[in-house]
Amino acid sequence: MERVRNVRLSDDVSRALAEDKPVVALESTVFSTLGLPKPANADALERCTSTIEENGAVAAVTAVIDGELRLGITESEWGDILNCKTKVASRDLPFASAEGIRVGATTVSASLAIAEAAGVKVFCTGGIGGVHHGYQETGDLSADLYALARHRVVCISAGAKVFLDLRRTMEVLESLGVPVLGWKTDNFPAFYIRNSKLPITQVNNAETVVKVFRNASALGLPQGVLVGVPIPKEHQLDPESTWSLIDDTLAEAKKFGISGPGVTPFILEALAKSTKGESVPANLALLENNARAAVEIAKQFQQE
Ligand code: PSU
Ligand code: MN
Repeated sequence: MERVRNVRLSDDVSRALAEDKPVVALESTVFSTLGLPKPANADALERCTSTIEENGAVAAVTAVIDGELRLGITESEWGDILNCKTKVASRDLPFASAEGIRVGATTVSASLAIAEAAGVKVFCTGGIGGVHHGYQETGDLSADLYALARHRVVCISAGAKVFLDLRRTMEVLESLGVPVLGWKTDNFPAFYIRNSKLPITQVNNAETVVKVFRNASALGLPQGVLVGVPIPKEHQLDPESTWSLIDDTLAEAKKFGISGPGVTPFILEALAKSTKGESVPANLALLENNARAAVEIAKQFQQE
């Protein structure tokens, strides 16, 4: 068993890195019940890992298990992730291992830290965290944004969580100096919706993504690159009714005094209910689609 900077690598991941084969890191919060309801969460984990593997890369799920920071888990550990109720962001990693917590589901920020520590350059998720509505009062801004600014990893996502303040999220990424690229699109994708109308720089192939990443590193810039991949057309939710549903649910969350980490599960559940479950297959489809783009980018790193 190999360990790099306190991260335990699975045999698969360790071998792939030694042989310079493509590896795609995945977070685990999205596969826990904090991210998706059962049994869709198991489906999502299965579809993401098999898409990555069928396309010729190694899938490396990040997690904390028995107090160890992990990159790559075995199928026998899937249940731990699927049932996990403990969300671990980057700041929680040192405590999670100091305390030896049984299982922690890692967020984007924790996963970027783990991936970079092990030398994995490509990470894939559904949606990143960002600036919440009402930030002025709550100060709720995801650690994911700072992590993108601190870790040299390409992060592939379908945008940010759709109920965030996407305009402010884009502003913060700009302030932090994180390049945001659109995968065959010129605007930031909005998770269930393809078009947020917020302009970003379009790229049409993996080669450009890798060039941008390498150019930033060559300058000594410390950040990663965020790539936004729109949900496939046939899985997109109706934009108009989804936006208005989000407005209503946000108002409800406020009324119930739900804030902080409780907001995501509350809204995802409300969305699943109001779309009669339609949001869940859409979520799975975008995850799989992101995984496909991530493999292309991971393979491109091997080309040069
Ligand atoms: N987007 C989703 N579902 C999720 C998340 C994002 O559609 O479960 C998770 C990711 O793990 C992300 C985290 O890193 O939420 C951000 O949480 P917060 O807003 O508390 O920083
Ligand atoms: Mn938060």
